Amino acid sequence: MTDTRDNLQLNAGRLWDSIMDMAKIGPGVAGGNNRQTLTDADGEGRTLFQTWCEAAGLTVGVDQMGTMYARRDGTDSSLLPVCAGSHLDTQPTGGKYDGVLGVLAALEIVRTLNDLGIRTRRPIEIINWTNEEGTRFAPPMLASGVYAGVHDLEWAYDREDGDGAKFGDELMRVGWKGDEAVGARKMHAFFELHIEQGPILEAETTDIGVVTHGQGLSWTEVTLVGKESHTGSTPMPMRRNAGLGMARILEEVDRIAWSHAPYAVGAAGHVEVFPNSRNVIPGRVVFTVDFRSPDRAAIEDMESRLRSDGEAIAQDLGLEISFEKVGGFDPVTFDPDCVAAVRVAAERLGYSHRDLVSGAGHDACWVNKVVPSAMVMCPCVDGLSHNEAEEIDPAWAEAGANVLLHAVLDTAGVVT
Ligand code: HGY
Ligand code: MN
Ligand code: MN
Repeated sequence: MTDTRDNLQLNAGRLWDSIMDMAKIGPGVAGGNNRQTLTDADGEGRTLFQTWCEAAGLTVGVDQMGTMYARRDGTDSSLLPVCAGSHLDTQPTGGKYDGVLGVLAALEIVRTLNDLGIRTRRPIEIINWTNEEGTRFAPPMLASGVYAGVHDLEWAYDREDGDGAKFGDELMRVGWKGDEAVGARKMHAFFELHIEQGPILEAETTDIGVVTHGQGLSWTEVTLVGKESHTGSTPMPMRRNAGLGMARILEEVDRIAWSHAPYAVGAAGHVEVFPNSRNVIPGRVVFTVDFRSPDRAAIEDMESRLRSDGEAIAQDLGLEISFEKVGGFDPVTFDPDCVAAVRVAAERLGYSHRDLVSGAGHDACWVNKVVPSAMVMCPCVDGLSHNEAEEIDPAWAEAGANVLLHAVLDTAGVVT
């Protein structure tokens, strides 16, 4: 950690240690994490984060979606805060850095300012957004979506997980339902540091991604209904095989995404087969098609072709089909001034950098609707994420966190 303003750097070793300590909570089975939102493990991770924040002299508030706001006062508390953060919840086969890096790098900023006795004009707030992943309760970025006014609070509370548990009930059960109204905390700007979750920065040996845009996302849940019957004794012409319908539709999803190459992507990560018995032809399948593209027209075309091709396949196989849009947001253009703050920080610190479109969705994508926002990205090994083998070089975390530090300080104003 050095302190010659232009080359101010944070304590990267302490940041790395905190990431490793957080990774001990909700361990996966292969070295990563399974700390899904509103599970006991998530609750444990939140408590550890709150302990660290309070030890750093921050006051922690929680809103009605469970989002945590840890505040460091500025010299002028009449000014809106500069905020930085991300999420602590993970995928079932999550890595140690997705979301966590952004939250704990923001905490390291505060720890470093405390060490150096640096005051800022604006307050600084660190944010842990609830349910960024959307894996247990769809859609993703749920709490930041309520904050941005995209989702209604009661609608969010009614989201159900695969076992029928409701988001609002789980939030109460795990003890993290706060009393602050969602959206009551106004912000001057929001910055999010995140691993790229893609291959570009590592392949180009570039330290920093200056995220100018985020691609749009569309989640459509498809339900196909056929007829359970014996896999052995049911003649082929008599079958109404919902599993076959899903297979043909997923082939189409791949073809549709490729037809919008090179930027569009498409797949299904969530699949439920009923009754999922080895000798029963599936009578019902439910699966979620995830389409993404930086181009809104491409997303709309992919959604429309999913429906028309799906209808034709269902008819051909004697199946019923229904579609439900369960998540989505338009492509995002981040705030130019916040993006410039990130770029200036990278240049000041001498890090290589390039503009980047985020392939994954992030809380900043929703927050940007109501607060000027931008993102900083660092490479990850093989671009791999949502896999327990997710890995980054500590030097990448350090560079990303230092850029976040300078972007936040330039925006908050350093007083001493
Ligand atoms: O789905 C996403 O892009 C994010 O990782 N939740
Ligand atoms: Mn994430
Ligand atoms: Mn993720």
